[in-house]
Amino acid sequence: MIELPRLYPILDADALARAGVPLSAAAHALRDAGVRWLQYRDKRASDAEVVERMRGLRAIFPAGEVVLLLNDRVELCSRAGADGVHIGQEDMAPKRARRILGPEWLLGVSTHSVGQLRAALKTGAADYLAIGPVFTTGSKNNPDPVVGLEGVRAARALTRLPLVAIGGITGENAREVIEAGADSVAVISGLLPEDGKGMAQRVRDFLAFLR
Ligand code: TZP
Ligand code: MG
Repeated sequence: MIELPRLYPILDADALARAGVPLSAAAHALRDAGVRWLQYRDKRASDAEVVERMRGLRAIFPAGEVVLLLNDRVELCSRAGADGVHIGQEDMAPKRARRILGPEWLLGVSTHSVGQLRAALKTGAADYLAIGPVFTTGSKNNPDPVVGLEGVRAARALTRLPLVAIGGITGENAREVIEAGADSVAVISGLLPEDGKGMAQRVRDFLAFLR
């Protein structure tokens, strides 16, 4: 079984663009803060652009040292140099993704309710599962209803697979999310620059809260 780090940063192309942070600057900040596991999420770029950006990220986060996952684009996994992919409920079915990826690549699956979590577990295809949104989020179009800390507890009770919580998680609430049973917290906006603090500092603050 894989081991997820407590903090799972997601570099989201749209969120970064809104914040005015270039992808490479964000990546260097995460690297400087010691991040060893992250995901690249880009809902709009072409496949060729995604591959190019992933290769840029791979140069900053070397294979074998840092786990770099790609959101959604299962077919691009190998070409993009990813260690695996993270898929959602509207993406490819987990079993099909696993067939395409083979056993070596990592597969994460997002769920938004206990029912979805059960269904994802049943496929046996995922290396880890995500549950959320735990809290209100502005980083997702048409987000599902929040599952709250209760949802995290219910998810934890259903599986021993690594569980990552997502949605509206900040330095201030991350601790209680972990205490509710999540192995890790996935964060988009909570790591963007704020109050004059850059991303590396925001990551360090987060890690301090999670200790
Ligand atoms: N899935 C559920 S909530 C979410 C995704 C991709 C977005 C999380 O972003 P943030 O900014 O950390 O709330
Ligand atoms: Mg998706």
